[in-house]
Amino acid sequence: MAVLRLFACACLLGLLHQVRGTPFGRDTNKETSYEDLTAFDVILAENEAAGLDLFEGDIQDSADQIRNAIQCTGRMWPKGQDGLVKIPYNITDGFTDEDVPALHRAFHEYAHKTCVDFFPVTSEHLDAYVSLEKSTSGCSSKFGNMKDGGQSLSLSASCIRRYGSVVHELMHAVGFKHEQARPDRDDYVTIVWGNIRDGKDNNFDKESEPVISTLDLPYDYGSVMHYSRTAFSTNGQDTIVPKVPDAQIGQRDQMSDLDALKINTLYGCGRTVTGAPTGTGLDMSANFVHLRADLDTTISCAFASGWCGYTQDTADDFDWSLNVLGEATPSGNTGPDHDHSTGEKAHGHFAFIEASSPRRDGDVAGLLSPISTARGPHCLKFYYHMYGEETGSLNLLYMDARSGAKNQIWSKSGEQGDLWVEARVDIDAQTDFQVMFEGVRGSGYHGDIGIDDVELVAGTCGSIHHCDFDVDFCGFQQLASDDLDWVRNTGHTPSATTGPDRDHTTGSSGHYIYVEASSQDRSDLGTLVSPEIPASTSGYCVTFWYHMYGRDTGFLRMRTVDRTGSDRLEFELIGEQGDLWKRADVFINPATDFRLHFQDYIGCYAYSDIGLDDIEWRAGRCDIV
Ligand SMILES: *[C@@H]1O[C@H](CO)[C@@H](O)[C@H](O)[C@H]1NC(C)=O
Ligand SMILES: [Ca+2]
Ligand SMILES: [Ca+2]
Ligand SMILES: [Zn+2]
Repeated sequence: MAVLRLFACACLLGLLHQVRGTPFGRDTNKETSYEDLTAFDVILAENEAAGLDLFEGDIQDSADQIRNAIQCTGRMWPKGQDGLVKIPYNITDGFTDEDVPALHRAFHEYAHKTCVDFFPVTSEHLDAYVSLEKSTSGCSSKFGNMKDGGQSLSLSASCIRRYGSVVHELMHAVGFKHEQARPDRDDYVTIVWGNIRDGKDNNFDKESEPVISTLDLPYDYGSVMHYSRTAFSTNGQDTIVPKVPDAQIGQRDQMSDLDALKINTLYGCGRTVTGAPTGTGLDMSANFVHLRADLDTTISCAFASGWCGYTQDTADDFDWSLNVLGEATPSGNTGPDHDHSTGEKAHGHFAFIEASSPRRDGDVAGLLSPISTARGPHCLKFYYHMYGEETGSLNLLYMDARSGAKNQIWSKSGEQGDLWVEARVDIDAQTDFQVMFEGVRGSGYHGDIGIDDVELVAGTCGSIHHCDFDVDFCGFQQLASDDLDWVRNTGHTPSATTGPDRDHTTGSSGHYIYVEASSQDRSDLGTLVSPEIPASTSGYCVTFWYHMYGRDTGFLRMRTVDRTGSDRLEFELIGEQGDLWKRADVFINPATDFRLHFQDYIGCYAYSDIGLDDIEWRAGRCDIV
């Protein structure tokens, strides 16, 4: 913290140096002319004249909708291929020929100083854009990306004339609140509560989360986002007094250098995240994200985009099929109705045998894997789905690739319920081999059998630690020092537009875990701690499935905390990832015995349920074969 303060002071001196001799700031006498007003002065005067009662004067959300500024990561704008943050805008009718150049000047300022790229909305971006509207009185903006079509940003003539006000409102839309709401502001300014008008105290609330809302950057008196000294004053006296004597607060001309740095830091451009325990970790550049789109390599196959080199046996009676994307198997009351990998019909495929006519009792379909050159102990895992009262059998055969000799190493017969079930089979190959899935049709058409997520990994099946959360927490515990808990849930979360529909393991009646975000608890972080895991010289591969759906989705982090207290951020993912389950594989290598910490940081709103399921760890790298 001392280091941070020093940095703050150094920066501040630089800033004051810059400021001296420029016209912004406040006169020593209280006679303020329009020319002296800061961006926020003009905005507030406008909004009060218009009788608008907005959150902190000019934000179009109610206080209970906004919990914190920058950390509402679900409200960030997406980055394009070019690494720029893309914010589409529309300049609606009503702006004059003088107004429009001021708007363009502001867009240029953002383009020049930051990685934010404001560009005219096209038909592809109608789901989220800023609708600039000319108002007769009043200036305000939504906070961050509402993902709600054209979100209004309203500007009056006075605000446009005070150019800094345009920059200010745009910065709300980018994702920032006011500078003096920072959690550390009491170190830099004194709020004079007695001078604040009745009922306006809550405009001086500060934020609670220490790390993210400051982005570890110095306090900025010169921010275009700072309130002016007399904001919401009842008597013309100061409501905010800087602790640095004579510091100018508020701004009217442009975004400050620190404003630009804040934007670039929030969006992870121009500053890299270190992964230090305090991680300001809002870098979107995926430093910590190790995602595997699918398992498609040799024997491992999620059937994400086809057969992964699997072929139909030619000596059998019929063929395996892939489901049509977006559809279940053709017959009712039998077979899987969704992909196991993603939990959704609309994403990914599974393989199945169709038991309907012309199939007859005992017909066999063989599905042959590519040839594997893996040697020694391996675990072959897969999920099968055997639902229907006339279900036959599923057999797994091991085949020596050279001699063609086959032997059955696993088998299941009869109905197992309308759910996906995991199977694990040890394989200890000394020669090249293939495996064959053999589906045997039962006594009638209610006998479709599905398979999905075939995976071959090094080591015996017994060396894989897996928690599916279907029965309990498998020894995972809540971290006592935070306030939110992970809970086990089956089916949908209570909020309809966020969270998973069902668990990942079974796709049915099993359980997954999530942090309930709709509670009144204002604490933001829920941490789940694994049992202690012994250090391994070969490190560990940790695999888990996450579901991050909901417009305000916050972040999911995985850290390792070892015996020495060393705390390392190993994985981080921010914001909505789609309404499906996705897989992460993360290689970790702590020096001493350690625990995994899974953290859900809730976004700003209720719509941010993050689901987690099928956490697995095994010694070795994350290779699949
Ligand atoms: C953009 O603004 C124009 C002018 O007001 C309006 O006609 C048009 O419908 C707007 N486009 C969108 C996508 O909002
Ligand atoms: Ca699949
Ligand atoms: Ca589960
Ligand atoms: Zn504002």
